[in-house]
Amino acid sequence: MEFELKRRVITYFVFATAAMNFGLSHVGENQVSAQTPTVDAEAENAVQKMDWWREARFGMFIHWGLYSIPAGDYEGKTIEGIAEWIMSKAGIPREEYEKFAPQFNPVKFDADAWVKMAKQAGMRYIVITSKHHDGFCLFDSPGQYDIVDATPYGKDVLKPLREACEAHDVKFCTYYSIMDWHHTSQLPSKEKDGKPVWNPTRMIPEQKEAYTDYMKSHLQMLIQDYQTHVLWFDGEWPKWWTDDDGQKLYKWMLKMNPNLIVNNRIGSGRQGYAGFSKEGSFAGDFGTPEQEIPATGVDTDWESCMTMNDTWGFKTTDENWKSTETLVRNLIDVASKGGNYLLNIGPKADGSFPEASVTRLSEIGDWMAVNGEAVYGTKAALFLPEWGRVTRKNGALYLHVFDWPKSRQLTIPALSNQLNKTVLLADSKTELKVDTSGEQWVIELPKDAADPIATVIKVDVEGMPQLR
Ligand code: FHN
Repeated sequence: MEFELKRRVITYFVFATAAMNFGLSHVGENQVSAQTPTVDAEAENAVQKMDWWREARFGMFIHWGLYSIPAGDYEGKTIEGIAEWIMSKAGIPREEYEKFAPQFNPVKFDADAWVKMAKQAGMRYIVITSKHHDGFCLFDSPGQYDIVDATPYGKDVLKPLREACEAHDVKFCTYYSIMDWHHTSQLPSKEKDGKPVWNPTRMIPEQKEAYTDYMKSHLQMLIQDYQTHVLWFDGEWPKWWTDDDGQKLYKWMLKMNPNLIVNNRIGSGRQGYAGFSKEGSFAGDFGTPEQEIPATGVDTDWESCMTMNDTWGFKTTDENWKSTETLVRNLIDVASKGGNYLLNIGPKADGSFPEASVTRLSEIGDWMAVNGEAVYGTKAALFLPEWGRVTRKNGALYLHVFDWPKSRQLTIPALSNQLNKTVLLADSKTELKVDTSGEQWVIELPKDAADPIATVIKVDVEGMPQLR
């Protein structure tokens, strides 16, 4: 997804007038709610539990499982699209797909190395596919269709990953698919050319309760034994799963851990890849745009998830890697609009990260090491400049300059705040001159940008930056 600059300097920020407009069930920070704010502890907690998540702004998504073995190829053919869908795209019957389990032996899996790569890249949390649509569990589930009982590897991978996350102060989080192509409660929606069509699955009505209990046995483990901080639901679109089911599941989980954060794919509020929920009160704590970034700022909680190439699960033939410049500018764009960026890694079947991913993580980390404060804990900006993006937090406005002006002058709307000093994050000792006498503030710049990806200027002010 190429970063696109829109040429206008206007106040583009769209304040959500109420959480309901985005279908989120709690009032987000700085939210102007149409409801009289309730003061009970539950509402208070619903806001506070998001604090670490809003501060984090940047996480790693990991799609890993049996689909990493075929890696997009089946019976000599490469499937179209995303590799973790191979069971569906190639119309593989259950008993055939199960044959991948005895081949899964990720001898190169190193939880500590994975977490260190995420941490070094500046990522503050990891969301891993505990169970994707294929139904295979990467944790020691009560059943047999999991990495411990069905593979030669024979060990849990989520436990060491959670321990490594704790050791490196990275939040451990889990993805979980409601749709399950392996569970006997669900059938292919139809047959096509003699092959099963797995999406969406067809629920055997009298088995829905049993499947819900099956899911709950997994979720209880993920919450109580693995202490996941976020449950990232997906696969909620089959019609047999209702928003009422999602609301009930949300309440059931929060009883176990009131600080658990849950995305808006637990119910049926989400509106496609745009990711925000329909009007009304739908379950979930944050919106989930997928492979896209909203055009404007959004003052409620949301997270854009994206791939580094075009697939979530590892695909041998997918070499369409986004540049590090694009990935960093996507992160900046998301933060400038008040969101989190969840960037995906698709490990190989042997447990190693693709080299192209490792390189990009390292390069993103180099940029974050200098400029991370301009992303972490920031809020949606107040204007959209033609030369880059803007983020803000109490005491600072951060100007992320992509196109360095030849005039060596940068113009921003005047702020109502008292100006303290203005520096480059890459050279905080050199103060930049700012002319604040007019309707706009004009910053005198050095001749060259400090970083071709984005040079960040910190405008240090008193209080939360506001336009005059
Ligand atoms: O079908 C899944 C897909 O495999 C992948 O997990 C993405 C990531 O958010 N979610 C669904 C597609 O919207």
